[in-house]
Amino acid sequence: MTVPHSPGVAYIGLGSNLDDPRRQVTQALAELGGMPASRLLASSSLYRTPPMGPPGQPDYINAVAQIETALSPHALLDALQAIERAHDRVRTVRWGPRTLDLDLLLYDQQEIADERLCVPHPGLTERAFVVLPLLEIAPTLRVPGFGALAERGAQLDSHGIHRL
Ligand code: A4P
Ligand code: MG
Repeated sequence: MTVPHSPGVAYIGLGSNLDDPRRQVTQALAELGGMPASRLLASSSLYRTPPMGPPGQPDYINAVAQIETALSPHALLDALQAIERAHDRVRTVRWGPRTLDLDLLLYDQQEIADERLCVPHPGLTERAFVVLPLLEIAPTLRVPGFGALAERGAQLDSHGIHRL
């Protein structure tokens, strides 16, 4: 159920490394704009990135989207998981290959930590495959508990990451 909520701006991280990842991510970007009470404001380029996690898995395609949404953070997570399920044809293991992973990176300047949802997304500022596309669409972004993201892009190891 959708609970009325004043609109907020959220950032979604998209990742895929199975079953035609470019198509998975491109399709998911369109689907984000089709969520209830939501619209796509901006999306980054697609990035080809080396896998973090178990070795031997294919490279990922990553991207980040900026949306405006009247969904609450938890209702937004429900909507993201519904999109993931619609793409999901393979059982996944933690940090293992997946057809589509949608992470709620940021929701306004909110800080949330409960059993279902942790925002900002843990590890966000440590992952070049998130930080680089984020900075592409939001160069002045601030992350609660961290501060300005701008300088982070140059500090992280971006070896092997290609903007497509
Ligand atoms: N959850 C809590 N907070 C959030 C949030 N902010 N956004 C909970 C989304 N979900 C959140 O997620 C597990 C649970 O996290 C959910 O049920 C939700 O209630 P999941 O997507 O089912 O599990 P996962 O993705 O396998 O685990 P995890 O720890 O979320 O993995 P990550 O951090 O998403 O990393 N390498 C490259 N190059 N690019 C990638 O995109 N992604 C991963 C997955 C590994 N290596 C990668 C990439
Ligand atoms: Mg995840």
